[in-house]
Amino acid sequence: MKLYDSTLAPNPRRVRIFMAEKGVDYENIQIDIIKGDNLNESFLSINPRGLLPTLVLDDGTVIDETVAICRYIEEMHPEPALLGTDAISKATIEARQRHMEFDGLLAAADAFRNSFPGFSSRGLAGNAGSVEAIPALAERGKNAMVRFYASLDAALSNSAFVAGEAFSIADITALCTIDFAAGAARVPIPDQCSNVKRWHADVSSRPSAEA
Ligand SMILES: N[C@@H](CCC(=O)N[C@@H](CS)C(=O)NCC(=O)O)C(=O)O
Repeated sequence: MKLYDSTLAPNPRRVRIFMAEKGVDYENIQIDIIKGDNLNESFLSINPRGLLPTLVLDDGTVIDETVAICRYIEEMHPEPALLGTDAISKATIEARQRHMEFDGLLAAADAFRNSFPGFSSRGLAGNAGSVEAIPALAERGKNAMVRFYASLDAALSNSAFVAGEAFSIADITALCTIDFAAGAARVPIPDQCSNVKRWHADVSSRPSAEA
């Protein structure tokens, strides 16, 4: 299978880490989002939404959306389980994963997209046409990230990982969110968030974090 990927972007990294945790091999095809190669005819013929990650199976099936790709991989390679093992852990991980996405990743994306000069007329990701960036959204995204860090810090004060005592997709989403926020969006982990720092050092030391 082929993964259409960009090492510059947080969502494709979520899939790379997920694959690395499972030890799954695939062909990696880099698409340069900054140059707009995701909007070229050749990529749009694979994914008309122009978004990464996109997985193409050997039989030609195209799967987009990070979590859909991860669900497919989990079905094909159940161990180690990253989406939960029973009704309660599956529900808890799903909820925490969505908290990381909606409260963190979307905030970091707003902060970056609406302040990066190269995206001044690419205010929305993918094949959305020309959409002006809104500087106020960058500010709102930064403030939301600060709230996100505080809430994650409180949650991590009594658990090893984002969704409890086992590493899961929720940790992958949080790690990719934070590394993207600290780098591209320039909103690093606040000094007082010692639980987030402890957790970040821990998950960053896993070999999969190199992916
Ligand atoms: N909900 C989608 C979001 C995908 C997405 O926004 N991907 C970004 C990279 S992180 C992208 O392809 N951006 C293309 C662009 O900025 O034009 C998913 O999780 O797969």
